[in-house]
Amino acid sequence: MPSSRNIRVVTAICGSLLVACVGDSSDSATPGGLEESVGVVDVTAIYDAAADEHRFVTSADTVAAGWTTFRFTNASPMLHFVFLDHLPGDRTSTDLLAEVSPVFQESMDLTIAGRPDEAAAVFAKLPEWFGEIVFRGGPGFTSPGYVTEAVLYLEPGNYVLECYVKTLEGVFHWNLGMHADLHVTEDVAQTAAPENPTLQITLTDSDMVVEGDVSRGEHLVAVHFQEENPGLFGKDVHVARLDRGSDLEELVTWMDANQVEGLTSTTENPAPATFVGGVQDMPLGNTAYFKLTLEPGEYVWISELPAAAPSFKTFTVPE
Ligand SMILES: [Cu+2]
Repeated sequence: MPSSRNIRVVTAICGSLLVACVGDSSDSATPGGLEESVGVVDVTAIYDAAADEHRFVTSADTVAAGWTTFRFTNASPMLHFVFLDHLPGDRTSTDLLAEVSPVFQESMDLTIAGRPDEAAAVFAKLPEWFGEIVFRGGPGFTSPGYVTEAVLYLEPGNYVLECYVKTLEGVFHWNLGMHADLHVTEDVAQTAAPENPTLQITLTDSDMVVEGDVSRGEHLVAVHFQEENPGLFGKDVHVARLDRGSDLEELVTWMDANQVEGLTSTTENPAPATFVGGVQDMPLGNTAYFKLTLEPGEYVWISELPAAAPSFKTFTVPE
């Protein structure tokens, strides 16, 4: 639950590392109970080392439909993201964790055990309603100490916020507590779509097209989801710095969630690069936005995809 201790942790991380802390961290994890929100949901990632538990602390468990800003503070020493599952009917995280999540964990356990055929076969255990889950975006990969923001249009319904980064042992973070329910009401918030994006990214079956000037400073990035034939997970966009000893080839392999080493994170090595913003995949025809602060240096726009078919574009931010 939110506490003043969490706020101090966030403030300490933002202050000590001089990272791109968006907004006022002191109000990003308001103490008190959950409440209904319009337009903004704060999510804070925390790690309870004593219990070895990862958690999302959210400012609201109910929000009006419409354009919603997810402000994600990573106050944990490991990398995280927020992935939104729109569940069919009145299902909640209880159903997801009982019927869907264990199948993915069993498959990963078999992959790690070197039994790929069995790993693939266990997906037959998924309930029929798994196919009705709609992936609805969310803040992208966020390195420790960073605050990222994604703006999404939410339809009414029940959502689960989850993180499927893994431990070195292959345990998904949702299996260690990192999930939260969000109910989106029929009331439509009178919040407008973000205006005047400085960068536009269009994701298609064959390409990732980036338009605009990657100048230093603050940007609003519009991401247009135009893949006609996405895989299980469609293309998304994450922004990583490459000029801090990162190796692009290693990063591409790490972005493959199906690999044993894929999306693993530890305190000593949170990720092969510093992730500063992005947005998770959404269905064809959607547009999402994310805020991004660019400093002079080397970066990459990169999707979370199988390493055999990666999608990325490197770029340089000039002085
Ligand atoms: Cu996580």
